[in-house]
Amino acid sequence: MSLDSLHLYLLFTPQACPRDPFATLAAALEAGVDLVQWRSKDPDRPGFERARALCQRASVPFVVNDDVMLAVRSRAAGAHVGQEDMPADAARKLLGQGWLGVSTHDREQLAAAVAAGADYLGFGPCFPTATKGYAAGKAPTEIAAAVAAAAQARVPLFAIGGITAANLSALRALGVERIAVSSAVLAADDPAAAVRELRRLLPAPR
Ligand code: 3NM
Repeated sequence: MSLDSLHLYLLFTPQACPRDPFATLAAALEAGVDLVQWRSKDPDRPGFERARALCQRASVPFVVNDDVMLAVRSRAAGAHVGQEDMPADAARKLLGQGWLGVSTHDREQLAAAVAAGADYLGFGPCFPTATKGYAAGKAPTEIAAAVAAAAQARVPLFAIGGITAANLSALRALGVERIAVSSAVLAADDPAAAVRELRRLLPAPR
């Protein structure tokens, strides 16, 4: 499976779900998220296995946040590292063919992630978000520049941070084609409807 064809990335934090997390994940998968990140706040091997099995059944790739060794041991599709986690070049070596995703917040971090061999990039926060305690989003010019830099490097970029169906059109106008979301789906009254609404505003699956 190519990352190029993936547009809607769900950051799955069980603790962020006001309702049953696994029913929420199952509904989101059924409605059409096409990449899932395991992002638990606590070590939770049974929860991890359950989420992984749901993704496997839906043929949706499953990526592990932060814990690169867990990604390798569990043969996940890949691992995602932030700027405070294992350095991207070290993660790259451990992952072999597995995907490496890197969170970036400015032009320098984006270039460094590309140089380290990232398979995809996160860039944000695009909008304020309580999920990570960001009070402000990036300027539209900065988001557009990141999108252009990633396109030039031919590395898929997922915009992240405070994205909802209400503000996604503004990002699409800046060239954004891929997004990563947590609360817009996990905390929605109807997670499946939230996924369908986001999907409608993104490029059609290929
Ligand atoms: N990383 P929500 S923003 C995990 O800017 C994360 O790198 C961010 O959750 C970054 O969709 C963010 O609920 C939170 O805002 C995403």
